[in-house]
Amino acid sequence: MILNEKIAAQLPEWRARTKKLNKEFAEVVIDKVTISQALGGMRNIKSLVTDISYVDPVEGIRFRGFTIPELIAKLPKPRGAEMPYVGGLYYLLLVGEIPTRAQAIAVEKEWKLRSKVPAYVFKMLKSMPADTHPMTLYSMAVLSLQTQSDFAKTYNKVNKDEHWAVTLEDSLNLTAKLPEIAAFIYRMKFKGGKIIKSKKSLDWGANFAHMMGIEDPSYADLARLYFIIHSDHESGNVSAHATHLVGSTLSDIYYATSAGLNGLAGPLHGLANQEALGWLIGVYEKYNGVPTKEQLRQFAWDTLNEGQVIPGYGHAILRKTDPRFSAQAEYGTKHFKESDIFRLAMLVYEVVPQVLLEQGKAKDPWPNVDAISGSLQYHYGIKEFDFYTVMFGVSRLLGVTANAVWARALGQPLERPKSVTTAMLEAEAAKSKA
Ligand code: AMX
Repeated sequence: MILNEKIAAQLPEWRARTKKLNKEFAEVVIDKVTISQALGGMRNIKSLVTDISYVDPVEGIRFRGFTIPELIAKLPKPRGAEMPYVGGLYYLLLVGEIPTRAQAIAVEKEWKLRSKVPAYVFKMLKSMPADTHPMTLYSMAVLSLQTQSDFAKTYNKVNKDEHWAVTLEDSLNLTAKLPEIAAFIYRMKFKGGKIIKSKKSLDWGANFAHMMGIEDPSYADLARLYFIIHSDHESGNVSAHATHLVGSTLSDIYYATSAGLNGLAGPLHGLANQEALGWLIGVYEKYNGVPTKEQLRQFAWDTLNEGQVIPGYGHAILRKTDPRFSAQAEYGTKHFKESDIFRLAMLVYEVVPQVLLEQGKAKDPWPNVDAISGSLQYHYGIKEFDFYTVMFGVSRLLGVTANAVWARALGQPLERPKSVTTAMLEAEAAKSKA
């Protein structure tokens, strides 16, 4: 398989670089840890290594060195499509090079070969209570596939140096099935159980759009864009880090990604896109349509004065408008700038950063990816915003599985940071005063 060959060819050099750093420069200091970081969620402590993506606080995300506009321009696209093959993005994340058209299609073909979801997964999903959150269903579906893990069956039989190749197998087997699982959850929960069968002739992104049952053919392009831009955001975000942490115990990709998805389900992480659309709809309903700027300003202040956050705004690392917000804003402006909810999301962008600046608490008053993604889905008729985090989770598993393959390839060890007691912090504080 092309991915194996490409990764295997690079391994000696990557392993040598890592070994050299570990051996010759082990004691070089790259960061210090302050009391506020220890108490404050380990924010920004440099203690993870990944080459798959990097988030610059000002510039935003680069995937393997490429910005989002560069990716859209350079990755191969299906004929007649505006957005690239998601398989091409997966190739880039795994291999580190922009694929040719044939290479992107090769990944899409691998996915097609591995896409059959075992019937028991659907049976299990159907047996769950009707009010189960789609993210719970999605994470359970991923975990239920664990019985298929090649890694779990072979990790103690194959050489440790080969663990990455089995993890790649598992990753391809898992990611191949995600569009069908997600669309099944959507149709089961929100469309009376009328399931639309997968169409093998379609690429991964377009097949998802088809199985969702969205009439407008241009939705396939938005699906591809969505899956590309949400895929990775370096290693420290909760879904990526939870996946990595669990995987570091030599848990297989199913256990590890299910853990990551459970983290993504939190309101301060992936669930924010559902919350952000809920907030927009709240504004829309209160003012019976798109409000004036002054009304919007008041609504934003009311939210803050109630002690709530404005969902979709702020970021732990970024300090400017998230380029994933900009890519979606550009898509919406090009295709449906008159759509009410989209217009409202853009108006919020004009008003809310100023409000947050005036309040003076948020370190980043600018929109993150979640401030807009729901409004685009809403435009296409996906109005069940409980489902949005599942789509985020489909995409995110591309990034975290690519990271898992490389973590195994470079022998990244069990994670085990050290904790201290409050008394120890107080002792350090007293020492610093003396
Ligand atoms: N609205 C109101 N207050 C906000 C805010 C927002 N959008 N963003 C940050 N603040 C507040 C924080 O709650 C915190 O208040 P506190 O001191 O009273 O606890 C203060 O500003 C400082 O926070 P920060 O250092 O700027 O942010 P953080 O790194 O702690 O948290 C984030 C980052 C994203 C959780 C936060 O900005 C937030 O809650 N935003 C809204 C939810 C959201 O959009 N989440 C999506 C994140 C992206 C993703 O994972 N999909």
